[in-house]
Amino acid sequence: MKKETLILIGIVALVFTLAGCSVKEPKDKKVYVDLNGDGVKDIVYVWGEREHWNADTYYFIVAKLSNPEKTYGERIHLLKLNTKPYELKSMDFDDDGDQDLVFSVFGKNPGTFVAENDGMGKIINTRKISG
Ligand SMILES: [Ca+2]
Ligand SMILES: [Ca+2]
Repeated sequence: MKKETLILIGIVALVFTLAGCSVKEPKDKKVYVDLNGDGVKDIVYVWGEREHWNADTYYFIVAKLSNPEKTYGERIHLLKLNTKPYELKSMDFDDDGDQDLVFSVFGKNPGTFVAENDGMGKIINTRKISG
């Protein structure tokens, strides 16, 4: 991993740690970023679902990807989470030219995670970068 990438990880982890200290309530985040590489920003946001009225709520990071006609497709589920993330950002984490997603959660496995985008708007790998 490049030195610049490691420095970036440190900065992101610090920012998210500081943000985590000040944020009491989870809040909805919407990110506009080009995930599928067509030059048009896509919409990425947090979506909660439950199977029936008294079931646990599962949270997903979902996206509406842009089409060549500059319209948006149906909502697609990128990642399933057990807790609602309190932070969601985009950045090219691995420096391959594709925008990745960085999110932070509390709960059983708290921390900051990076979700690697394959360049077509599909998440191919998720890993923890900070506890
Ligand atoms: Ca796009
Ligand atoms: Ca990337």
